Amino acid sequence: SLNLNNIQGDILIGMKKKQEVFFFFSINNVKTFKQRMKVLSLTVTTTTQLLDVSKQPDAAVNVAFSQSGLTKLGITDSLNDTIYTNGQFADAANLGDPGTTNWVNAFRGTGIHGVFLLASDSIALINVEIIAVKALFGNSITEVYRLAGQARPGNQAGHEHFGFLDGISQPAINGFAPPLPGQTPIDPGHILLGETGDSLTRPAWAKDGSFLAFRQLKQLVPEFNQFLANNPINQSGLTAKQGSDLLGARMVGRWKSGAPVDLAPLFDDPVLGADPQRNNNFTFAHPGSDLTSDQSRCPFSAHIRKTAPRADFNPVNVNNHIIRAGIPYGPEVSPKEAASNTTTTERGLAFVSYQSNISQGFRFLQMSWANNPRFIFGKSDPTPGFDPIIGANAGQSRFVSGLDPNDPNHDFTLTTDFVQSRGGEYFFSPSISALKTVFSS
Ligand code: N7H
Repeated sequence: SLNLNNIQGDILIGMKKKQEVFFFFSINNVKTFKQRMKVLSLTVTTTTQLLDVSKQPDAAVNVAFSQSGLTKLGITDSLNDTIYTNGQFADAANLGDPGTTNWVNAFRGTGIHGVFLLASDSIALINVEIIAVKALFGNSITEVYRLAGQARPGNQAGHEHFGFLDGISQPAINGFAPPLPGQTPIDPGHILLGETGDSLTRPAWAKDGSFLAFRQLKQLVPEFNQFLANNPINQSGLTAKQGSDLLGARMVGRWKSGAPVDLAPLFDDPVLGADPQRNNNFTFAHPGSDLTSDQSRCPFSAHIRKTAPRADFNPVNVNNHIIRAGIPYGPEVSPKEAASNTTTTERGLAFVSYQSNISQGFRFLQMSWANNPRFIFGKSDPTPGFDPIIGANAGQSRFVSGLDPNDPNHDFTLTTDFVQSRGGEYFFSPSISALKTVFSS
């Protein structure tokens, strides 16, 4: 079984907090840094702690390092992941980003050595922790960039900025938690290095660590809403508003409540959406329906189908699984932005995914599935199109088919990317024991 005292808390279960700050830093003085990391490593929050409310600290702290951070620290062992080694800046074109001019300056290059992830139900408690971390590390680090994420207010808590409930479908880790109905069981080595299912050669100290793919993904919410309002699905029995809601649900593959369109094809079903025993219990296959041509329930291009094709893709390549641990950032849409259908203040998703292999995990889902109009392969329509949520075409327009249940071959042309990359970095989140040894002195 897994040593949950040795695995940083965010990896398997997420911070589960209303507030989370990503504090990106560079390292100036290696000797001092390692001395101070010895101290911090005693309080880095473990999985065991996050699982038990009575053991949770006021503010949880995790830490992860880029390749340039490892290099700076003199850690020369190869983690055996070329994509990590090269860093995300070098990967921008592969991810479909339209260049890097829209990237946050801090992410342009390899200047970020590491990130502290700080989470709490109160931003005040996070700020207290940041002051303590800054005092501990002193001049051995420089803050390069900070991004503050927060759950959305009221009944939107847990929903991302387009309004959809997030964090529903995650793989179930064998030996850690029994799968809920519809959850895919995977070996821990697909998330954690050195565990069963990780077949690559790794340094011994990398065991129980995980690669963290970070992306700052800006969302154009008023523009997304305007697109839905302008293109309602024309279906008898539905008002225009209901037709717009249906279009949005078919782009995602779920309704705003989380109810999957595969189980609730025409109307939202909030009771289904809120029921963990049912809201993930589907495969896209139905008796008497042809899996290669039937898009009446869920388009092949829907975001959750492109990124997790279930029965479409058998046997499922278990390597292509990630655990998602992101959080929304930025303010709510203002009345002025809503009225003008124009974003003026940045908001989006501070996307975090964990996997033991970046090229098979986050990067594969983005590059080979979401951005590939021919995926899902083997369908009657050989070009289902781009993922309408996250698919990227280097800034060019994107076509998407299957969205209209009555005319599935109709291609929609999306001239706006409703999700836009502001860049990011690839990190490695080491085990607690590695933090106490390799990263400390
Ligand atoms: Fe996605 N969204 O609001 O539309 N995502 N995602 N994602 N995503 C999911 O099942 C969203 C992004 C995956 O197992 C849901 O938890 C937005 C990236 C995967 O059925 C919703 C952004 C990547 C799943 C969203 C974004 C993925 C998933 C349904 C960016 C990988 C699970 C809730 C701003 C490259 C699929 C849920 C499954 C689910 C949204 C980003 C992947 C609502 C807005 C970059 C694997």
